[in-house]
Amino acid sequence: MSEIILHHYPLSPFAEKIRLVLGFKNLSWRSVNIPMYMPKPDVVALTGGYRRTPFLQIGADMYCDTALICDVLEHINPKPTLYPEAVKGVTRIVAQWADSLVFPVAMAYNFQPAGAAHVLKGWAEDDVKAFVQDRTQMRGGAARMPAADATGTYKSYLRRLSHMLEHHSFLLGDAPSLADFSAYHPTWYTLRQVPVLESILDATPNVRDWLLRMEKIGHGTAQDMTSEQAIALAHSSTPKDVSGEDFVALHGIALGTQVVITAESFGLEPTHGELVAATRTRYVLRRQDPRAGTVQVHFPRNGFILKKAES
Ligand SMILES: N[C@@H](CCC(=O)N[C@@H](CS)C(=O)NCC(=O)O)C(=O)O
Repeated sequence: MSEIILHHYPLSPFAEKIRLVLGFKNLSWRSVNIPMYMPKPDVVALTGGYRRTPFLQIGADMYCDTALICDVLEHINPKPTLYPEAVKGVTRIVAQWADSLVFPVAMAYNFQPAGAAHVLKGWAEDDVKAFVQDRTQMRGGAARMPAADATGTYKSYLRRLSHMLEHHSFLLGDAPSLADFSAYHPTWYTLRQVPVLESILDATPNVRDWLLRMEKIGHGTAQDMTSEQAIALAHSSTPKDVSGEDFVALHGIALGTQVVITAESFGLEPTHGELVAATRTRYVLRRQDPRAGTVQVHFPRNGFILKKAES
């Protein structure tokens, strides 16, 4: 199999979720550092439009969204599992809660003025402006939740995590599952990236202890790669054969049709391409790029909108 390449940046919480899963599964991987905000020409050469962080590359195949990336890594290395049989449903449900509800509240808390000042210390004024504008545009112009409201909600979410940790070392048992990785990344940000605000963890010491246990999992073995090398590798690779995948048609769109896929929220940059697979859980688009050649971009169904491209 071709190498596992993670396109990410150190400060990205969702990337930290995947870095830790790579460590959990004891994998070796290549690390491509990408910009924190647009423009991201080398990202878009590979994904065709999708700009969120992280995405995973294997040869000429790009995998978007951490829920899908976790499934791909589980397939590559099934043990230890992210989805223990007895809690298979609940681990995905808790993970979705953490990714979609704990994450924005934690980031609203983390980016209150004292946290933002800590994270952005040393940045040039223009970079701060560009970053803030980029994230405001990604939220569709909506303001972040006010700090006081975020603090109250975050505390209540931390209490829920704490209750889950009263009887075992990880959220759903004696070993980590997907739920732990999804709850880890926003709380890791508080502990490690905005230590000036980490006292919010004082009321739930077992959450702090769990964070330290999770952190010990580490990131596996990573070796740097440049984005130019990643693009060249895509160009010289053949995309995975997905012609045998079960076709689940829910949109009345045939395989071979030119389509566009957009995230439901937060970062609506569209990806255009030919629909070459639509399984129960994911879509695959094939597209041509002047620099990356023929590539396939994989998306989960959950959280994404599929439409026929307008001709
Ligand atoms: N549902 C997505 C969320 C990813 C996400 O929101 N990532 C943040 C960074 S942690 C992002 O894309 N920020 C904008 C950027 O990096 O350009 C996933 O699970 O991958």
